[in-house]
Amino acid sequence: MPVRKKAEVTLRFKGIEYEIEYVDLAKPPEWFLNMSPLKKVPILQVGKHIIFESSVICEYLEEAYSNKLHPNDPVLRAMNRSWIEFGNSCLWDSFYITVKNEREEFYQSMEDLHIKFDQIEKILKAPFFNGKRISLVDISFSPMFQFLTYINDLEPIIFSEVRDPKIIT
Ligand SMILES: N[C@@H](CCC(=O)N[C@@H](CS)C(=O)NCC(=O)O)C(=O)O
Repeated sequence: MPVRKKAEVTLRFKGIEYEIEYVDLAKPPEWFLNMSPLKKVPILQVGKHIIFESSVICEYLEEAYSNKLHPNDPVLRAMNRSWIEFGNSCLWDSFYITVKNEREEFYQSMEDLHIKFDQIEKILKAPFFNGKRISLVDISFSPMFQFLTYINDLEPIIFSEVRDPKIIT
């Protein structure tokens, strides 16, 4: 099962029609290199405009389309955006644990990530970040949790019902 990127999850949630073109990043085609300023995926083409950086793409989709995913309250909305940034840093941490050569390093990195999970656990209202309704912050975390679920199947130390009861739900 592929890990769905947050921009794609947002497109699907909002019921927006889209076409997706996958790029081999080991051998990126010329058209992609010309379109993507940072030479990274994802990018979103809207008419003749290119939007890049997945968080920015999601914010654009949120502003331009219905099925709102951010809370109405400006303070809550800003706080959600802060946690989206936090989620981005967790995503990188979760990637780095998979490239550790030594078992000890893997466990240490996992513990560092768990300390961040403890912070999420404290703020999370469950079942979703803001309570009953799914929001953009949940979608932002989804690629990381999809990815970590695969790792947890190999090494079941990532999710703990005792330590992270709300995250588990
Ligand atoms: N902050 C960027 C990160 C995007 C990113 O790192 N994409 C990776 C794939 S997951 C990539 O395109 N890497 C190609 C490269 O760095 O050359 C975003 O969220 O859009």
